[in-house]
This record gives sequence, structure tokens and C-alpha cells, in this order.
Amino acid sequence: MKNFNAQPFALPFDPRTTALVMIDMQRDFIEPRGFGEALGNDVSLLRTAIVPCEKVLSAARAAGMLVIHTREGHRADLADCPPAKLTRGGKTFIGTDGPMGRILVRGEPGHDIIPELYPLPGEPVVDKPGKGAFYQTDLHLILQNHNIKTLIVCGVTTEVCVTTTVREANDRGYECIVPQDCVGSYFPAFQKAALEMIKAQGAIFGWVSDSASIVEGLRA
Ligand code: TIU
Repeated sequence: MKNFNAQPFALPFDPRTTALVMIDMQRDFIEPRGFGEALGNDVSLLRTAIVPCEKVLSAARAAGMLVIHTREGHRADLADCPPAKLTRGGKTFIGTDGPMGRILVRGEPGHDIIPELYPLPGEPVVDKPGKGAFYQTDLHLILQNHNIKTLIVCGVTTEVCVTTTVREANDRGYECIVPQDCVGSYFPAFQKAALEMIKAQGAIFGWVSDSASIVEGLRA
């Protein structure tokens, strides 16, 4: 076993049973004129996570680990988008036309993963209709088939899809570690609180670390 330096204490892991999960590093959240901006957010706040994610991604690939990417989005006919998600506060964003195609619709340019973190052939890409990556997807099955026990979880946004996924994973028996510079939020206060919640009460649903510690742990 190796160890990741982390809070509230070090996390032992075996690279053979550890996977990297990159949550929703999509143009719709990270680039201007997508879903994130339509919701009124400053997407530049998420871009700080890109370089740290690149470092963790290349270290995981070099270690021969399973790397999984997720994308939030819906079928072209929106049949898998709950009406309650489609319209919020009387406004409709999902499925409407934008400069990067129809917002959060599979196959559209904005739905795709940013070029900096693009999946390699053979890396599973999980399309998810919800915020949590386990909800109505085959993620758990893929992880079980690879005998995965530990997840390094990166991506956006920290307090929405990242922590929803970490909570789902923790309840399914996975140990999750979140490198704090590899996750991003449109709200600095939420970023801070979300990370504190994960590691509170003796790692109540996970560990918090940083990209340098993850890279160091994988190389050790
Ligand atoms: N709006 C927001 O903060 N997040 C999302 O809608 N989805 C994800 O976090 N991926």
C-alpha cells in the first residue's frame, strides 16, 4: 500500500484499485457562452482547476490507473431531463441554442470535454443526466468490474456535481480523495465550505488533498 498526504489524515491506497474520476470538465461549464454563464456565473473562476487537473491526469495515466471522465447532459429530445430541471425560475436553458450548440445536449460542442483534458481512446466516458455520477449511469458497474476501492475525484463544480458524486461514492463503499486545486466553484465561499464538509468529523465522506500530494503519492 502507498499513502496520499491528505486531511484529516493520510489515505492508504493501492494504485491497482484506485481510479481517477474527472467530473464534467465540459466546455458548457468552463468556457464562456455555455450553461455556466447562462446561469449567471463567471466561468473564469473554474479555469484555475485546469492545470492541476492536467498534472493529476498525466500522473494517473503514467501509473497505469483507470481514468474515467463524466459529462452532464441530455438526449437531443430531452426525454431524460426532468421537467423540474428543464425549467428553473421560469427560465429554460437546457436544450436551447447557444454559441456552442444546444446547451447540455449530448453531441453538441459545448457538451464536450475541454481540449486540455480530453479523454484518450479507451478511457471510459460516462454520460450522466443528473448531478451525481452514479445516478442512472453504469459508473458503479465499471468500477466494480475493475475492482476499484479508492477514487481520486476532480472536476466541476465542487459543491454541485463533485460533492454529490463523492457522497454517492462514499455510500457505495468507495474511499474518495479530492485534490482541492483540481476542483472549482463559481462561488469561493462554497468551494471552501464544500471541501471542509468532506473531511470534517474524521473524513465523514472523504479526504481532501492537493494535486502535488496526489502526484507525489502516485510516483512514490
Ligand atoms: N451549476 C453548477 O454549479 N453545476 C452544475 O450544474 N453541474 C456540475 O456541477 N457539473
